[in-house]
Amino acid sequence: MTKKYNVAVVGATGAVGQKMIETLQRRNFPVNKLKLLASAKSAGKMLNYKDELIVVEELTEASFEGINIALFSAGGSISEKYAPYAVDSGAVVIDNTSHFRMKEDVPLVVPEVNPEDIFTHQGIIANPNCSTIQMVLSLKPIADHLGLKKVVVSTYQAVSGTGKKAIEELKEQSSAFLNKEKYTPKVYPHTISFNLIPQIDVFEENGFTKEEMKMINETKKIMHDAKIQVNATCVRVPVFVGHSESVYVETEKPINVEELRGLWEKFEGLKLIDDPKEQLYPMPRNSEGVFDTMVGRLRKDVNSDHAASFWVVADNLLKGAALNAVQIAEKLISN
Ligand code: 25A
Ligand code: L14
Repeated sequence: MTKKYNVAVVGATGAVGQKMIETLQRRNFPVNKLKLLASAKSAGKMLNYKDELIVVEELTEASFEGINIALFSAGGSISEKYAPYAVDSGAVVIDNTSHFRMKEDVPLVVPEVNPEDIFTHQGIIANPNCSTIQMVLSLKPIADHLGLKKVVVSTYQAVSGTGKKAIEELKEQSSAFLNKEKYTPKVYPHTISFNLIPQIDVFEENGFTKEEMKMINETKKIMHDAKIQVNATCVRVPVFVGHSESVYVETEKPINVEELRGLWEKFEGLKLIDDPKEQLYPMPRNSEGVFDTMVGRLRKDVNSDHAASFWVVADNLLKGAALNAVQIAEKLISN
């Protein structure tokens, strides 16, 4: 008999919350009772889990009685306020927001990269930023075998990362544009349809955006290497699902591309799609619903044996959020 757990999903009606429910089901997580929590606005709504319909309840301080594992994805301020109640009730919180990620006593985990950190938790485990997760998967074998000195990344991020409202905005704006109607942006500072916005999250003092600084700081924390030099440019693109990244790395040892392809092929959670002759490479349209992070377009720098460029794509709602959180829960209960 496998032990079963009472699981709560906070933000269950959101873009990520829905994927958390779906992922628990797809991976057959040993759920005893599933509690779905959201704002008062969504209370009473029915959501599907396996063959059941579950009523969404309003999130309150008392929501976590009897809960073993609480998956949070309702924004940083909700996590800040309610995660402590969940911990006090004896639950382990796996938090998808940026709120706790850089706190020293909170492990920040990608299970294929730093699973051991899970077991140092004090009640809260943080799920990294979506763009960081897929990038560190591709970087881990490089760091282990070639020594990773420097990373320069540009992202092409889907609107679903911002949630349901942004998915609606891209749909409505696209049809408004084609119908020559006026549409005032509500979610993003500028029009996203048929456009690119080189800003994700707010700007910081140093000219980088908060999203870019998350990639820089979280990468160092997850990989336990404060010396890796990371530089990021994060761009929003008119894609619904799937973040893409152009990554340039500098290594200690010379790079052999065939050897690196082999390392990626063996690495859990990565799928190599790299066949220029057949015009095969990862694309966001092929990432939706897929658990693996896809890598391709690997080529050595024309100027250096110690540098290479490549391309990484993943479903931002799955490996970038819901799947990674459920995988953390799986590791947690395996012990
Ligand atoms: O602080 P951060 O870390 O920067 O995170 C900010 C936001 O980013 C998303 C997530 O949005 C989060 O709110 N997010 C965070 N991490 C992410 C990651 N790694 C990430 N996205 C991708 N990758 P979200 O849309 O996915 O989820 C929002 C959920 O939060 C619930 N919520 C909000 N306030 C709450 C709360 N829950 C409890 N208490 C509160 N006070 C929110 O639930 C949602 O589940 P809701 O009930 O308030 O609203 C969802 C309802 O609204 C409907 N709806 C939304 N948009 C539309 C709509 N209906 C029609 N048209 C629309 N355009 C939904 O159907 C639902 O009923
Ligand atoms: O820090 O708008 O987890 O795409 C994830 C997605 C913040 C914003 C996070 C987006 C975020 C974000």
